[in-house]
Amino acid sequence: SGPEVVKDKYNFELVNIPFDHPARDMQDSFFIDDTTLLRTHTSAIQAMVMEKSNGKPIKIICPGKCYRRDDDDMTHSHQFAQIEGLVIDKNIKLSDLKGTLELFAKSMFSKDSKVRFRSSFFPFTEPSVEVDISCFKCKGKGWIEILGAGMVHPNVLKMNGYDPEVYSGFAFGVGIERVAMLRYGIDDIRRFYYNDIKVINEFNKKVED
Ligand code: 2U9
Repeated sequence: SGPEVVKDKYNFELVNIPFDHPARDMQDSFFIDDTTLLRTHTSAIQAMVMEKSNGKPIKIICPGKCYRRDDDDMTHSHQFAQIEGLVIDKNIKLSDLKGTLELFAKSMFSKDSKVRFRSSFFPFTEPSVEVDISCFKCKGKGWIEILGAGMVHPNVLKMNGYDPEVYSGFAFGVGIERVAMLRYGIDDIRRFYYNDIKVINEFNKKVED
């Protein structure tokens, strides 16, 4: 756990988000003052944990609310929830990330779930991947994009006190509402925040099933 109001240093600088990145624009994030903002991802907390860990191995899961200055629609909300994971140690490989995410997909969706990596870009990871799971509704015929992940960028390791020649790590980030929408067939992200008692009761019923 950690603060929702954070310094620019943790939200951007220490996770290798460059000065000209659009997320740094006042129009895209909720700034409190020039250097303080509502965290746009839980990466800010992971950076705080890295900084405090004095170069020692880390394994954390970091869930929490995040804020972006988006217009709300069916798939976007100005406040949403993320879970990020971070592992740093000697000999951490892309295959460790894949095995971890395969276990997640099998536990969350179906024991037959498969995981597919597509190459992508995030400032904080290199290489970066977008992760699809095999479609659990259409018997393996399609793929659904579910999360982003990658190997922690050497700059991020270095800036937070880890020697990238000795340590490596993987990280992933997933939108909690997106997972819940897929798993429970919820059509609109805004339903999580309307507090409509009919929807809440319907959701309770599904959890009990
Ligand atoms: C540190 C180092 C690496 C976290 C990561 C993603 C990829 C990602 C999105 C998923 C859906 C955000 O909620 S979302 O829109 N996230 O794709 N996040 S790797 O990487 C980190 C974080 C912190 C110190």
